[in-house]
Amino acid sequence: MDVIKPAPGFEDILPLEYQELVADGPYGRSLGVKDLGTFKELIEDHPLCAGCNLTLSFRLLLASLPKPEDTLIVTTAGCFGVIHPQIALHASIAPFGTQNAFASGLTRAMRIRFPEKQKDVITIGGDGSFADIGMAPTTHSWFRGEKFASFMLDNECYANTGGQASGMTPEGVVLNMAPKGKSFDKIPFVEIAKLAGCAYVATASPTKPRQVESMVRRAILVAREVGPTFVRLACVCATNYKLTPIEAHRKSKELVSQTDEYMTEAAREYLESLEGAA
Ligand SMILES: Cc1ncc(C[n+]2csc(CCOP(=O)(O)OP(=O)(O)O)c2C)c(N)n1
Ligand code: SF4
Repeated sequence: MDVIKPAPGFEDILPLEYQELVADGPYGRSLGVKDLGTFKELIEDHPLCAGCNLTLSFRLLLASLPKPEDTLIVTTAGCFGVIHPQIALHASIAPFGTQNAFASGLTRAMRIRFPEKQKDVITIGGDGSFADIGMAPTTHSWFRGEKFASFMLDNECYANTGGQASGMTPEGVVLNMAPKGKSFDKIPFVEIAKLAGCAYVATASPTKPRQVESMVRRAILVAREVGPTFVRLACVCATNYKLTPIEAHRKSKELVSQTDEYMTEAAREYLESLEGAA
């Protein structure tokens, strides 16, 4: 596949990472979560906390993309925003909370520029960027029926700025900058996504990698044809909740005790037509 093709004579002076991506990256190959460890991943090194569940969720998300070579990521400020320059994909950073407004324009532009080719625009951000400051741009993209998938890395706080309570922090949780405990319950954002018109809505935990893969793929496939989609990845922040990585991992598992997946009738029919044909 001709996705990355260095100019003749320049192959050996490219950075080693780049050479490895050309030779062994996931572009144009049907790889998935079960293949992790056997190919050059789209991100390998990162500066985030050791044992971070958000980073694990993101690694699984990248390994689950149905067509990485035609995927464009729009992200925003937050822990995830720190690693976006290290992803071997097109990745743009929008002002905090505006990722879904940015992606609305980008999706339309891609359809005009590449009418014959499916380009998968996806948004990735923290819970604050979707459910607090970004709630209006996010829900309005869904009201308008913009066809792209949104992925919330729900670490249940504002982690990147030192531990403020977010709308998605559960009631009573004490954080560095919420010393008296969060005063109201977690916003029912998954329910809001359904009411706002998402054709597919799911919650997954990085402790169940194959479930993450299935939900990420379904969200992207449904967004191509049916309508907007939303996946919440439950990945509690070890550092701000003052948990060891193992405790944080366990907590993320408890948060998603059973599969939580909703789809409209049109989305179900579409997925059955694809998955039945596979
Ligand atoms: C308009 C605007 N307001 C505030 C900020 C400061 N800011 C940067 S990251 C962040 C919190 C991010 O929280 P969340 O979206 O939950 O992501 P996390 O860091 O937890 O992954 C804030 C408030 C900003 N960059 N821009
Ligand atoms: S602060 Fe929390 S969410 Fe952010 S990188 Fe560290 S463990 Fe991960």
